[in-house]
Amino acid sequence: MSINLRTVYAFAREMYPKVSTEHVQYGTAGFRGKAEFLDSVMFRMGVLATLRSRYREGAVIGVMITASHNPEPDNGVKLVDPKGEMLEASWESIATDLVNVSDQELEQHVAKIIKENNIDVTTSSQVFVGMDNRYHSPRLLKAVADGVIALKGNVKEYGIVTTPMLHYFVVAANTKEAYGKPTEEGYYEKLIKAFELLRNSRLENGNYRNNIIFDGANGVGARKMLQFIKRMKSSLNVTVINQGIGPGKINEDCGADYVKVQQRTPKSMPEVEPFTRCVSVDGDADRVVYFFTDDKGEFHLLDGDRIATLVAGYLMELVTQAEINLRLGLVQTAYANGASTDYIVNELKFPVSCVPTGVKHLHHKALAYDIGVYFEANGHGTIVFSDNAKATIAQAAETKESAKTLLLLIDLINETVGDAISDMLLVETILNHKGWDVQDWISSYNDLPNRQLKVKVQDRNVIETTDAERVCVKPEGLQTEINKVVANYKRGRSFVRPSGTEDVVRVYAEAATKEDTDNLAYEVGILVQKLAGGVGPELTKPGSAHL
Ligand code: 16G
Ligand code: MG
Repeated sequence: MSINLRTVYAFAREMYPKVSTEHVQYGTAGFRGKAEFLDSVMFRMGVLATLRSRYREGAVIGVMITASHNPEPDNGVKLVDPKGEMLEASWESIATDLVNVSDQELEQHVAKIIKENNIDVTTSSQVFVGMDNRYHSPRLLKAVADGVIALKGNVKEYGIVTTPMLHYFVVAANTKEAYGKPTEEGYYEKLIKAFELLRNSRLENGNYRNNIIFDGANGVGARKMLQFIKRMKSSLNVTVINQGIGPGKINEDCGADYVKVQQRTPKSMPEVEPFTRCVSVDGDADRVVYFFTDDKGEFHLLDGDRIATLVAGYLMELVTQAEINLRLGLVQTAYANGASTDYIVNELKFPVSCVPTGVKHLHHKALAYDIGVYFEANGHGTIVFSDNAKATIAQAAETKESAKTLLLLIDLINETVGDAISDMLLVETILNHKGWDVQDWISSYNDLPNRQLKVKVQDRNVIETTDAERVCVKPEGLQTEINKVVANYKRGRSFVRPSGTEDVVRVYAEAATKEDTDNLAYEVGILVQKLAGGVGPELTKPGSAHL
């Protein structure tokens, strides 16, 4: 097979011309922005995915079109590597350069990538593409597919799928189906079979009730949940809200990000009994948080930290009962609530590590354990099992019930990336086995009040951090000032970091009381405005009339 790089240029010029010269960067979750500027980015990512597949000797590479929890007018794209991981870091800059060259430079630039990476363009390549249900996603999917075709690659379009489903398809295909069948049906089958075996027809147990409200954020997760319901033998009664069929927009006043950041129920929440278990997922269903309202009407959140502690504690129990020797570990980020970390270290006696924000950092670190549990507070996370763990568990399952349970859990968990639906089924399984309702779950420890702020600055990259983003090294002096402020608050902790997905600096604060937390976040926010080139109006003081 011979390819003609002229075709790439011709496609780009005629169909996907670059309409903006603004520099864009492959960030923590790929490229993201307003959909109308993304056609040329998508086309070029199709080209890059094909090259990457050839570079990886024909392994399947995934391309997911989604802007996750962003508002509906945004879209985005990210590449999935052969083992289901995020694109290797050294290729992120290749992606950035490729997207920023002009149409005229494109042909030469592609030739340069081929040469520098010794890519044999005569070999075959496979790219899987999926998209969320934004109205502009089909247009952008075609652009990706054309990018693959321009380089004579093979493209398989999965249509509307969740991000974790696409990761699953990539891994299933690359493991020659050892991980599962690379089809939508194969995915449902694998998860539902494991879930139903784990329920073992005991649908309710102790305080655990078999009903849940599922907020689909008007995104793809809602659609897929409806497919799950059709296929599940009423093993769980799920009521789906924000299904995306009404006037509601993706992530607008609903979904995991809204519920977590605003710390309130989705706006369209129906009247439900106090203490009803509810879950929210984000627009592409790779994050999940739980919540409920108590009998006084007060909102309670059970976020990624809660899920992590529940899962870690349960896995530890099973491993102990199975009398097997495996290295367990939990990976968090600086956003993890201090109370959760204390609980894990002091009560569960589970090893914990902290890494910078972004799935690739957590996933990578989790692979260092036999059973690595990772979760971001925002609800993104999963569990990875080493080959050694799988073999040890399989052997123990011959005699031990708890090891059999572990084997089924491995099938239920989407190890390739955080999967809101799989994670939810996992939490439901654990709560059912323990006989817990949300009150039992939330009472394992008390979260410290926490608050996040966004601060606009001239250039967010003036902020540099170290120690898993917990210490700010630039601009000079900022950390010293933060330390002074934090010292005034009981159980105070605060850090600042440039966002990887928005043009802002993020401030996180936690302290013993809500009032203290608000004040601490405000004081640190002001420090960022003063010392890191703040723009826009000064932050509003907590408790003032404008709040
Ligand atoms: C992206 C990351 C997520 C992280 C978030 C932080 C992936 C797939 N997603 O959504 O893990 O929590 O960015 O956003 O890595 P921020 O940098 O704007 O705070
Ligand atoms: Mg997401």
